[in-house]
Amino acid sequence: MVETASGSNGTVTVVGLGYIGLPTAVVLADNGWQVTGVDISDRTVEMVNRGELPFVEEGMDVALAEAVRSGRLKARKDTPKSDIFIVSVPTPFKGDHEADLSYIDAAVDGIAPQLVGDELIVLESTSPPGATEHMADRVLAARPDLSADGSNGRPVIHFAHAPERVLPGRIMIEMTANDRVIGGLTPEAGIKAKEVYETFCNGEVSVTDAKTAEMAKLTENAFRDVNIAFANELSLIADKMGIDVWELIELANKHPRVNILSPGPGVGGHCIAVDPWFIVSSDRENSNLVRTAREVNDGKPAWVISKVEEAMKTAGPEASVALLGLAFKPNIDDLRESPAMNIAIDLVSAHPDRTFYISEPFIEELPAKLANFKNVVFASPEDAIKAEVVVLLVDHDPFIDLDQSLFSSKFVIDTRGVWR
Ligand code: SAJ
Repeated sequence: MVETASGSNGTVTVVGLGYIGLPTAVVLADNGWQVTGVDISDRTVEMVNRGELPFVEEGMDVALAEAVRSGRLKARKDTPKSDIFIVSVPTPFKGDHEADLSYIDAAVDGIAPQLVGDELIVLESTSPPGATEHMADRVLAARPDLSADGSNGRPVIHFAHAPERVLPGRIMIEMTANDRVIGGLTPEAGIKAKEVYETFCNGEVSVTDAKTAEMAKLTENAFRDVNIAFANELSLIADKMGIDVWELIELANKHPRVNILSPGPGVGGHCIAVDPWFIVSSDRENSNLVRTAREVNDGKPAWVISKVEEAMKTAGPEASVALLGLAFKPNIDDLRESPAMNIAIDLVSAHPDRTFYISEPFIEELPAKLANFKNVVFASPEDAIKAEVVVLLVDHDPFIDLDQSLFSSKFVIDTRGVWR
């Protein structure tokens, strides 16, 4: 990138200031870009402009405050003119597990009127194959005076896909350290996007075409989902055989080429439980393994519920139950798409006469979905384990650190294998 007179790399607008867009904006600002963050939420825009983080992420509060204080990052609701646009908006499901591209469309509708030619538009949102092309088609339909390849002498807009790979909880480290895959709709777009990402990414930046980059992202998450499904399936089989699945996996993993992941109460989050379906919906005929893995992982919460119900029956009608953890994975506060959360709601609503002590050290108060039940008490880990049935749903550190002798004589269901 060529330094401009102001000492900046140039201007970047990041559309969507969520778990990925906001850290991307902060890291760009920290690496010499003049960044505008665009979001539809008044709360997000106001918080960001005050230098306040709208969600919990290790190490990001200080970096955000500095980016705003230095004047390199500003947030607003409408899209300005910019050299580069990065679209980082949700791609949820619609219909039969197909991707809803309407947030991308809305982002693009804000960008199109601002274009003058030679801008780069990068799609970061996890998307089904063909989404970058869809984005380009929508821009060019709104702006027929422009083109993606300079045809008929029209000014060029460069389109690329740059899927994110960061792990929630480690975003500020992985944002700069991870290797990246960039897919250009044209070879020139790929090279331009690589130049931008190399200003802040210390990992290797590989360039390919847009569709391969889209599939690479989905493939990474489907790989993890399939491997977790194997562990979850083993946990059911081992339970039926009276074998400790954790010991089983530990022993099998001593083989030099075996590395089985950990069973749990199901797979949560907005990535691994979602993205493999985009592969399935792109080719239903050939994606049997990917679909089955999704079904195995989605079936795990019901199995955990049946185990808790068995224990409650044995413990008696008066026995209270401790549910430890609601987040979708350890040591974070994110409850979205969390199997633990769904297990808690199902149990609490199916057993209104039984008391449930729910402990989640990473949140201040229970979400309304649970707080509204009369049979629910929000409790510290130490108070919760006074219940007769103790169910560990999330392997948060404060649960791992509990003195096991306090509850070892109770009915214990440890879905993460931490109390062995
Ligand atoms: N889980 C298990 N057993 C395991 C590992 C995970 O049950 O052995 C569960 C977790 O408890 C959680 C879910 O899987 O419910 C997903 O957690 P995760 O830590 O595996 O992944 P995410 O969803 O936080 O982030 C993933 C990452 N992708 C891969 O590791 C391939 C991350 O790098 C991506 O950037 C992110 O998805 C994304 O945004 O797509």
